[in-house]
Amino acid sequence: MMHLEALLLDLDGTLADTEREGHRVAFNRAFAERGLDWCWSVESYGRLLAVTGGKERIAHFIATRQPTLPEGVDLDAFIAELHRRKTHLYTQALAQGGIPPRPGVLRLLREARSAGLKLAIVTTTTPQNVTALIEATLGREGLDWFAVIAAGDLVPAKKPAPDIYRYALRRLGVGPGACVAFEDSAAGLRAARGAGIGTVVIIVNDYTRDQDFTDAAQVLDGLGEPAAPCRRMAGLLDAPGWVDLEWVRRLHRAVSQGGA
Ligand code: XBP
Ligand code: MG
Repeated sequence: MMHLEALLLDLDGTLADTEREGHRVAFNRAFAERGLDWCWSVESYGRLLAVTGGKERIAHFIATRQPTLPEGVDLDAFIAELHRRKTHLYTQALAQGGIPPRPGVLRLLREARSAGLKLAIVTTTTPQNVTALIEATLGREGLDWFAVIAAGDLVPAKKPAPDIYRYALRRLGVGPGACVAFEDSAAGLRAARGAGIGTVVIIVNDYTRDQDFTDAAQVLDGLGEPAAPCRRMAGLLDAPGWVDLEWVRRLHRAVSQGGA
């Protein structure tokens, strides 16, 4: 039986609900500052999320919507500059305490840390965004909680490619069977499963709840807290009420024994 050694956590949508009022707003502010009349609504941003990575998302928007661009512009440099500005605006908003962690996340991280499990962040977002979110939620020392922070352009192909998970596993020195990954999206699920991680817990949010999570070990509407239990949407185990380390170990055991 494989021993549980590490928890791997996605950032956007999993650790905190950053997309709708965080990334989306920062993109729009960067567009407006640059004099562009592009505005990503809550709804249209949901569709754009199918493209992971902010630079890739802007490039996709330009390719599919063909908005007017400044005369004679170098497209790659233009996108890179817009994205740099977006990152600045986004991290500034996080530092001002804009976005709280999702319920139960800090509780579970603390418990896992006390039990000696390794922790890693595995995300497509820009590294500065990871630092800003962790500092805003866990404080500066929170960065030391994570043995590995795997983020952004460290690998050439972003989720749903498995590369960022493979990178994190290599750096952790842990096999995929000794981990549990937490994700919020189908792209994240594919990436983790592609890297061989059998135990993936999905905690859905408003942007992802209708995606296909057939391949997940468990799908919940959150990690839950004693005062606000989470709801089971699919998976091997019954509703946990709230996800604690004992429940995570039980799920990992069930998957290792051939449950998924
Ligand atoms: C979420 C993403 C990210 C952010 C934007 O990925 O797709 O691209 O929306 O971040 P994950 P950047 O859930 O894996 O963290 O603009 O910094 O790319
Ligand atoms: Mg995510």
